[in-house]
Amino acid sequence: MKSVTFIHAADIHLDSPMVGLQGLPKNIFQRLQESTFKAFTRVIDAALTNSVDFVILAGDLFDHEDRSIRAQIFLKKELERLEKEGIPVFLVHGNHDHLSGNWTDIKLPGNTYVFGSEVSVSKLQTKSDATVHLYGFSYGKKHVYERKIIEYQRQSGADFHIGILHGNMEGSSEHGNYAPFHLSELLEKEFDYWALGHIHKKMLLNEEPPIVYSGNTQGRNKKEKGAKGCYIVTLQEAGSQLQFVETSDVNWSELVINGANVTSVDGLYQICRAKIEEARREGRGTLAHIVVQDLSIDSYHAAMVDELLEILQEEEKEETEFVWPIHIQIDEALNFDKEELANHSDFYEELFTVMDEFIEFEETLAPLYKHPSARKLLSSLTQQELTEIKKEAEKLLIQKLIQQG
Ligand SMILES: [Mn+2]
Repeated sequence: MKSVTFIHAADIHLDSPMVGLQGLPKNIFQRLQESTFKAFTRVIDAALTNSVDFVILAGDLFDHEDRSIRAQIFLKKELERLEKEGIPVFLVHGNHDHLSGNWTDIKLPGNTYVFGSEVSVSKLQTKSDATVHLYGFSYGKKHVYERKIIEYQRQSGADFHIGILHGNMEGSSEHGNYAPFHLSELLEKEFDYWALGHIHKKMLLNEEPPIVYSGNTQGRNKKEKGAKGCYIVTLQEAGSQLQFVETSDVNWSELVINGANVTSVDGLYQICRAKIEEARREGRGTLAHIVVQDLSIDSYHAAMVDELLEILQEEEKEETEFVWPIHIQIDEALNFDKEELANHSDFYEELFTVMDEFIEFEETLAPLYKHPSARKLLSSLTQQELTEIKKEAEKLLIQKLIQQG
């Protein structure tokens, strides 16, 4: 049976300047500045260890259209490691590293195929004698609003067809609506895999054939939370297999602490420390936003929290596997009287009525329960669970409303 194995990575953003984070201690900031490079080295390591047939880079290799010389030379050297092992690379440039940028051109090695600004096909015969057609295009300019998907045409004569597309699934994100497409348009092409780039959060849009945003390889701000990486993909006539490889060197995370039983400052310190230890990861750094919910200390003031933050930071300064708390957010326990709120405001009265009458759980949760994998694992919710969800939702809503004033 014919089979191919390859790496799908995207949005590497080499030499990302990590704006707004200069306030971090020098060693941590430097680690962050190096992280996009380190992450890419891990992508190449994964390609070599797994002896993949080829590597796909789905756009935004460079963070900036001037493509820093350092980033270019680095890329070239890393791709040469693949060249030595006879592993070809197929890459497209995205909106960040479009072809009209003004950069000093540094030639990439001979194993690397760069798609031009029109959709074209590149043909490959692997060592195990499978034939692959790869389709893609690079951004000729920064803003590509055309529906480039229309230009992808399957050309027969290959065992596997793979689309490479740096673009936005319409309605899926706040990112620029570049080279937009609908999922149905990708499915219509009858390809075996879609290697997508542009959205930095990893997403499996379709299982078979796999249509995948691999996400970026290293987070660059607090919005890009969690482990970042690439996929090792195996396609066989019988189906596909995807394995996520974490490449990020520093991860953003949110550490949520239940403060309901915390009655002293010392208690708050202890619970933060414990959470930090829990978050520590071998060989990685972490930048953490700590959120303390329902804190029950009667009187605390902001200065105290600032001081606590400083102490926790001090303890992480020299760690290589640091968990650096950036911020501590305190969500106080909220005591509200439903009846009183409803009596004083028509809005709240209406809101509580709507909530009490809400029973459309099944409809709301349908996408989850119809999901092929989730459905196997989820049992249906009990009446008690439904009541608890409703109570939680109500609390959350009122909390937000009161905070907004
Ligand atoms: Mn990007």
